[in-house]
Parts: sequence; structure tokens; C-alpha cells
Amino acid sequence: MRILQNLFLTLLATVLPALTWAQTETAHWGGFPTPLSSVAEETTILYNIIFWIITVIFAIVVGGMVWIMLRYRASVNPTPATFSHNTLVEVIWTVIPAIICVFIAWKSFETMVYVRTVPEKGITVEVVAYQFGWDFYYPDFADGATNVAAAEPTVAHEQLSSAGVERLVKEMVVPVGTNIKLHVTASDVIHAFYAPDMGVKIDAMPGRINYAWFNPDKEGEYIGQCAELCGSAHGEMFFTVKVVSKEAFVDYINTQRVDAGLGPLAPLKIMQMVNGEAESISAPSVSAAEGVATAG
Ligand SMILES: [Cu+2]
Repeated sequence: MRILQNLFLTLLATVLPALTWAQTETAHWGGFPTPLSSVAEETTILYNIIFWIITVIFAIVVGGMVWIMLRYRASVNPTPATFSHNTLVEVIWTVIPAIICVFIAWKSFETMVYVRTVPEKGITVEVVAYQFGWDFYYPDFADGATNVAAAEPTVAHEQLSSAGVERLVKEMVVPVGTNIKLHVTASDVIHAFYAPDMGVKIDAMPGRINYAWFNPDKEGEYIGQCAELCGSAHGEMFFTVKVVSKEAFVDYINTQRVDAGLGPLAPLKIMQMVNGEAESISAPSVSAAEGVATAG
């Protein structure tokens, strides 16, 4: 019994601090990028919690096996014991794993509900994937049938280009500290929108609109790419999430409106949308999108 008690105390002593650590320290480790949105933060915390639980279980199981193999090896135990079954031990090794599984399931559902519940306030970005690139639209700032699209890239992306390979990469410009509600679709084959720093990965499928959301914490430019093998240039299918200040986003939207042949909106109107003081488009529209129209 002493051994079981010790094992249980070791488990508690290892798991509890690990859990506390997992709650607070989510910065870069385990191959994950530093989370830059609450969605990325939540999924990384879940990963850390499960990682530490399975690490401790692995140590206890493998450690126990090695200890038993050495301690009870035939050479030092010429007369083996003949007992079998121990109700208490069997109950313990059924109940504890069951509790751990329920805890993992509960944490997973909690995270899933957070990630899949798109907030009402914020701005909508329509994402249309095609072989081999991306279109981004801002239906909240459209006029009737004329949508507002992200700018066509004009200069090669520094990080993604090399000598001989010039890559023009489309930017999804979004304001910092704002809920970004994504409506994601594709105009030809199945693609996937993957923005690792934001913790967002969602299939882009013709004839269907998938949704996701994130709220970017920090201004900057973050690389994203297609995460579904979609054809010969799948590996070239990059985009960037460019997180800018709210003021810069207002200017950006008005520049894109003028480009689309629409007049600029009052900056206050755009700012109200960004600050969640005005109704955003919540029903999927993908109005200008080749997506749903083509795939029908
Ligand atoms: Cu693709």
C-alpha cells in the first residue's frame, strides 16, 4: 500500500504544479508559435495541460514497469508469489484514469466551445481560396453588389521571396484588438485557411461557407498558408495576416473603397464597426465571391 500511496502523491505533486504552469506560461514551446490571439492562447493552454498529463502518466507507467522488472526479476526471486487479483488496486487503476479522461474531455469541450463561438461584435472578412491564391473581402463596408476587396499585392514579399523566386502575397489587413469573423469558402477545390499565430485553421470548401474567428493581440505581419493539398502550387499558396492599428484600418478600408469605385465612408462609421458599436454582417454573404456562385 505504501507504494501506491507514494505513486499517488507523486502524481499529485507533479501534475498540480504542471497544471498551474500550463495555465500561465503559454509562450513558444513544443513547436507552437507564441499565441497572438485569445483563440490561439486557449488552444495552446489545452495542448499544454494534456501534454503534462500524458507526460506524467508515461513516467509513472514506464517507471513502474522498469522498477517491477528489476525488483522482482527471477534471479533474486527464486520462489515466485502465487496470488492474483487485488480489488482495491483494480478499483484505483480504473477510477483514476476515468477521472483523468473526464477532465481532459471537459477541458477539450470548453476550449472547443470558445473557439467555435463567434462573437456578435466585430468585423467580417470573407475569405475565398482558389488555385493558387486568396481573396479577402470586407462586406461590412460594401455598397450593395460592390464589395470591398483586399488590395492586390504589388511588391514581392521579403521573407517569402528568394533569389529567382518572387512571391507576391496577398494581405488580409485587420485591426488590432477587434473580433475578426471569418467566412471561409473556395472557388474550385478544397483548400484550408491556416494562420498559426492566430490559432486559426479551417477548411475552405467550394459550395460551403465555414466560419472561424480570432481577435489579434499585437500589430504585425504574420504568414499564413493553405493547409490542404490542393494542386501543383499548393506549397506556394501563402497569405499574410497584417494586423494594423484601428486608425490605419479605417484608412485602409477607405482606400479600398475608392479603388472599388465607391466613395470613402465617414471614419467614425468604420470606427464604430471596429469598436463593436455597430451591427456587423453576421449572415454569410460572400457576395462578390466567385466561391458559392461558381460552385453553386
Ligand atoms: Cu490550397
